[in-house]
Amino acid sequence: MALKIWMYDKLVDEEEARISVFDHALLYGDGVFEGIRVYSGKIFEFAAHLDRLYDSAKVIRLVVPMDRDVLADAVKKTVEANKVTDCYIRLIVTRGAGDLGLNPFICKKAGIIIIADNIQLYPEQLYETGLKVVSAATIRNHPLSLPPQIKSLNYLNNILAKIEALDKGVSEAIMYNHEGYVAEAVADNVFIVKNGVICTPPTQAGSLPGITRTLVIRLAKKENLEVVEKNLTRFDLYVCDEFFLTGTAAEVIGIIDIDGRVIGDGKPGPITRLLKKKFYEYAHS
Ligand code: PXG
Repeated sequence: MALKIWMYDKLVDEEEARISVFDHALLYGDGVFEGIRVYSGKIFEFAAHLDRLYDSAKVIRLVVPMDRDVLADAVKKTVEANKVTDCYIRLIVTRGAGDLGLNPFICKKAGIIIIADNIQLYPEQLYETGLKVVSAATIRNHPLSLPPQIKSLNYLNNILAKIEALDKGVSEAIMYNHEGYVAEAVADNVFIVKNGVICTPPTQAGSLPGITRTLVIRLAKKENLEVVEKNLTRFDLYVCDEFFLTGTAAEVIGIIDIDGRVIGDGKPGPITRLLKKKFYEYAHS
């Protein structure tokens, strides 16, 4: 069945979902987005995603051309129109059509695009066996360049790191910041466990403030597990007991090898498995 896509102010058939070649989203990656899950018909952590979208837009001086309530309603209508109860929503705000110059302020009207579709997940088996990762040579964007807290339409920084991973035969890369501390994976946040303590880099180290990250920290604390936000080095990753990533697409997934160093006993560890279970229960509750 053809998808119904929200374009600007209404739902249209997939074939009619078109944007201008002069939209600065296409010409310059100028815009912001969110990737949101729907579990059992419920839009997951919706308020947090909307907060982050409006924050990202504010920082790049992009006026979202819809009030929050109206936008939330458009997202719900798109999910309903596609008759999906478990899916992935891509909510995009483009700068809009301008000319071939950089000036964003001549773009007449920002565009809203909402897609509700299935998401390609890691095969279920990988959640049992865990993933291998490599350290990327490409560092995460410097905060004085494009702050990594913005979920912008320009993912080239992360794509370069992803290419490094694929070239080395793995699907994920760990990115470091300009000071050599761990920032994040290409589309996920990083956690390790050492001596029973869960550690994750502060978002100031150069990561997106992941909504799954926030939730996993909350779920871990509820289990009386200690969670510490602190700078992590490559050494810390090499010698940790457990290692996992969190994100909307991946949820919670264990890492079993980084740069040829095996983590723990080479299988996702007990805290990783517990948090994955708690996340699943919360998402489907
Ligand atoms: N860091 C980056 C750079 C991301 O893009 C995360 C961390 C995790 O944040 P959330 O809020 O999702 O826990 C992301 C999120 C995809 C896809 O299609 C990627 C993301 C989200 C949804 C889908 O690969 N990235």
